[in-house]
Amino acid sequence: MDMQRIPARKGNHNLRQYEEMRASFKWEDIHQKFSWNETGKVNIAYEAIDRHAENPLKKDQIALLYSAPGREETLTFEEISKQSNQFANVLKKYGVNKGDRVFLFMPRSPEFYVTFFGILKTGAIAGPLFEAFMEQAVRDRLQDSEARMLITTPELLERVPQDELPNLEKIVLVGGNLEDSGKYIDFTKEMADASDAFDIEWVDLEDGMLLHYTSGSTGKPKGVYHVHNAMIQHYATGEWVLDLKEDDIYWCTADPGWVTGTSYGIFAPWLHGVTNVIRGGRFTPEDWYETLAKNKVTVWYTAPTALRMLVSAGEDLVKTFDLSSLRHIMSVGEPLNPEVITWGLKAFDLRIHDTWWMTETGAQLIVNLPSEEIRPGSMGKPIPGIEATIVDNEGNEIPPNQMGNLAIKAGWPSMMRQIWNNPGKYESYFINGWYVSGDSAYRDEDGYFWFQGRLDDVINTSGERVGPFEVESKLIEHPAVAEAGVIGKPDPQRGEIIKAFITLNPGYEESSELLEDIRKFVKTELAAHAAPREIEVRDSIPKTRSGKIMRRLLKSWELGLPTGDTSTLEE
Ligand code: 6R9
Repeated sequence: MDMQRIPARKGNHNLRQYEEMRASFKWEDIHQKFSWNETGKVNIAYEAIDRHAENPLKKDQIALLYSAPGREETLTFEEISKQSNQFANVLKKYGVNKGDRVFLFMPRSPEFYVTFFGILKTGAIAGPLFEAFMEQAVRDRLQDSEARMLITTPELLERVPQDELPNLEKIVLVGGNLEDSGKYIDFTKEMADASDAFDIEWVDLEDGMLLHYTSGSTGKPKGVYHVHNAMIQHYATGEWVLDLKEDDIYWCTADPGWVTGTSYGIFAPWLHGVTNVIRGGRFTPEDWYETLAKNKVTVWYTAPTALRMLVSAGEDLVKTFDLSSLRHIMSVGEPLNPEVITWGLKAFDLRIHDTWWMTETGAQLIVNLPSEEIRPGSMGKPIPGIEATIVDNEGNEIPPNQMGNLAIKAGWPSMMRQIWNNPGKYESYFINGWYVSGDSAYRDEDGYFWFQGRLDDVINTSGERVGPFEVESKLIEHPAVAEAGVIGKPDPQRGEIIKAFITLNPGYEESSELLEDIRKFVKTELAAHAAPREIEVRDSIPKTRSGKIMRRLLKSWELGLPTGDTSTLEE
C-alpha cells in the first residue's frame, strides 16, 4: 500500500456528504437535536445522562463499564442519573449554587463520574484535577479558581493545603470512614440520606460548566473556562470523528484531569448514549489489549505515547488478543508518527486517525475523518463548521506550504469563553478575528494541515502539557538550586522529556544523590510528570538583558543546533 495515502474506510457519512457539509453546514443545524430548542434552557448533564435515563429503551443500558485493579463495576444511565441527583442534593444542602467552582481531585472511579454530573446539575462549574498533582499544583488551582468545595479521597487529602485555601468551605471525602465534622463531608453517608430526585438547574448555553487548568510558557497555570454550549461540538464530532453509533462500546484512555478525558471521555460518548469503558490504575501493554478484548471495545481514542508503547511491546503480543470488535481508532495530544500508523495497519488492520485540538478549543478541530484519505504525518483537515489557516505574526494569512502559526476563525461552539480571572491573557489569544494556537504548522494545496512544533516553550511529554516556568519555579525552591532553565528534549518514546539546567547555591557540590534529591523534590511537590528526567549543572543559565531565561538557547546547545540571534543575551 502507498504509505503516502491511506484510502478512506466507511464512516457515518461519506466523503461527498462531508464536502457538502464543509461548504454549507451551520452549527445552528445541530441545535434541533436537543431539548433547548423548545425551552431555551439547557444543562449538559441532562443531555448526556438524564435524557437517556428517561428513555425506557435506554435507561437500563450500561453507561459506565468500569474496571481497575481490584474493582469492577457497571452503572446504567438510570443509575448515574439517580446517583448524580443524590449528589446534587448533597451539594445543595451545603450551599453550592450556580456558578460556584467545585473541584474534583481523585482517581478515575464511578464516584468521579457521579459527582461530576452532580456538580453540573446544580449549575456549578466543575474543575477536574489530575490525581497525580502534588501540593503546589493543587494549591495554585484551588486558589485561582476560589473553589468553594472539593471532592477527594482520604489518601489525597494531605496534598490539599487547607490553611492556604480560605475560600474552600467543605471537602467531600469519598471512601474511608470519617465522622462528619466541620469541614469534612462523608460521601457514603450523605449519599445514603439524599433523595434521588433533583430539580436540575436549567442554565443558558453560555453559562459556565468546566474549568480546565493548563500550562503556558509563562506564569502559573491558567483556568480555561468552557460553557454548556460546547456540547454542540462534542455531539457533532462524536458523530463525525468518533464515528459513534448507539451500540458502540467506546474507550477513551485519557484521564478526566485532561480536557480529552472530559470532552471525549465523558461528553461526546454519553451525548450519543454509548457504553463508555473507564479503566483506572496504571497500565501495561497487556492491560491495554485486555481492556480492548474483554470489553469488546469498538471505538478507541488514545494517544501517541501509548501507541508507541504498544509498538515497542511487539506484534506478537497483540496477536494473542481477540480484537475483532475494534473498528475505529483515533489519536490525540502529540504528533502521530507515520511509523505508528503503519504499525496500526499491520497490528489491527485499522487506520489510526489523528485529531488536533487544545484545552482552549474544547473539542476537535482538525482531524482525519473516517471517510477521508489519510496522509501519514498530517493531522488532517478542519471539520465542517471550522475555518483554519496559517497566519504570520501580524495575523495575516499566508499561502500553502509555508510554515506559520496555526489559527482558527474565532467563534466555534466549544471555544473557551474566558481565562479565569485573567481577561488580558484571554484577549492575547486573538488577532484579526483568528484564535492563534501557538502551534507551528503548514497547510498543503489540498487543505491538509501538517504539525511542525510549538512556537512557545511549552513542553509536551507523553502528551502532557508542562509549562517550563512552573518547573523552574519549583526547582529554585530547592535549597541547593540557584537558577534553573527547563526545556523539552526530543525523545523517541515520550515525544519530549523534561531537561533542567541548573546552577547550584554556594556550599553545594554536584553529586548523583543531590540531583536525584532535586528530581524527587519536583516530583513530590509538583507532579510526577513534571519532574525533570535529566538535570545538568552549569556555571550560569543564559538570560536576556531583561532577565528572561533563554530556553531557546539552552535547546540549541542541547541539540547541537545553530544558536541564532543572541543579541539579547546578557553578558
Ligand atoms: C487535546 C490536547 C494542546 C497541544 C497542541 C499541540 C499538541 C494536540 C496534536 C498535537 C500534534 C496532534 N497536540 N494534538 N500535536 N498533533 N494531533 O492535547 O490539549 O493538552 O491543551 O494540548 O498539544 O501542541 O497545542 P492540550
